Amino acid sequence: MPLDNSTAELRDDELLVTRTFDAPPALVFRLWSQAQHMQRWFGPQGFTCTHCEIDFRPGGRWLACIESEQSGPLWMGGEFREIEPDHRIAFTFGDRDPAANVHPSTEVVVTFTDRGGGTTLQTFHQTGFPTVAFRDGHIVGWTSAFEKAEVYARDLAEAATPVVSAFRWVPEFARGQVRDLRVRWALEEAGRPYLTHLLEQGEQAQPGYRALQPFGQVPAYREGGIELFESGAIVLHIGETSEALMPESREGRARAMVWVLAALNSVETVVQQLGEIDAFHAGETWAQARRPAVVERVKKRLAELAEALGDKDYLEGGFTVGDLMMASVLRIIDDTDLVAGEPRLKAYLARCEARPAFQRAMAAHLADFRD
Ligand SMILES: N[C@@H](CCC(=O)N[C@@H](CS)C(=O)NCC(=O)O)C(=O)O
Repeated sequence: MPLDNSTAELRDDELLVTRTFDAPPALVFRLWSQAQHMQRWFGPQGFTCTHCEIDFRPGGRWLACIESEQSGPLWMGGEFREIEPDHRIAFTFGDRDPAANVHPSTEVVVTFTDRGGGTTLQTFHQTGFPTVAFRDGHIVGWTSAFEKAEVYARDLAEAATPVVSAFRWVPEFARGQVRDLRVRWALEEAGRPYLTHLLEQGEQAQPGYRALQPFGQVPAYREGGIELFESGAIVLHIGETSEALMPESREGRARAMVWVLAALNSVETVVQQLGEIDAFHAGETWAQARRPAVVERVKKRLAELAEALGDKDYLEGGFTVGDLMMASVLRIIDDTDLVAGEPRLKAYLARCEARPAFQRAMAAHLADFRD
């Protein structure tokens, strides 16, 4: 790949590293804007990025830790100064602890230029180094990290990376509950990287988005030429390509689908009524009158579900996309004690939520909200 890290034309306190990526600018930009992607390449070869937090907005901060066997943890971070989506990011870069003196306080501008044919020229310009030695050390480090980024970006582009829609903002009480979480969870279980399309206020009503999601809701999903909506349809689609979500056997696949539909048709329809009463109508007279009957219906369904689960870890024994959807639905009423009222379901939900894929999906879901 073309690489220009010459310093001949530059001042002693600055560096410029350019690199061409076999991926479109929107994708390369996200390698910087989303922690789940940055974590995959940040740090030179031999280093692992063990922590990455990104509050991606002007004034927002980022924090990362890289580590190799020899180095121990190296923390660094800074603040985003300017952001032009898919084009340019300006931010500060330095040690988290300024006394560490590993990464002096510097200013970075990264630009992304569309070179056509799904390729991007990334220009990385960093200024403010106190010495040439520091500057030269960083050229080596960044060049090595960008080699990793390039391989990762190519893999993402080749896999027709799924794009999941999500809201950029929802009220605090809804965070952790929005239905893009189900899709992120399925993708994490399947081990598939993904991108997000974060909807700005009002974007859900625009014709472009309605063409993708007729009801203006999230999630919507694109993958190569496929466009989908409805969380159930999306997770079933993802499940088709992953044994982590659907067993190999025809019978096993059919049973997994049964539980997805049971979660959506037989449990969510009841649970959602209670969720809406509590979230949106709590003080209203009609809601107070209606709530006890709804609670009784929920209790009945939960008892039936607990009976079907029995002593198994998951509804069909091993985890499937059916459990993913059932747990997602049970979470709608996790602010009540109704699930806890069925000890087997309580343990089942905790088991599902403890899965590393769920934890990663939740972290990414929460990290994408902006106040
Ligand atoms: N049945 C749909 C429901 C989607 C849904 O209710 N999405 C909510 C967020 S969790 C939404 O977009 N609400 C905004 C709206 O309805 O305008 C699915 O499962 O995908």
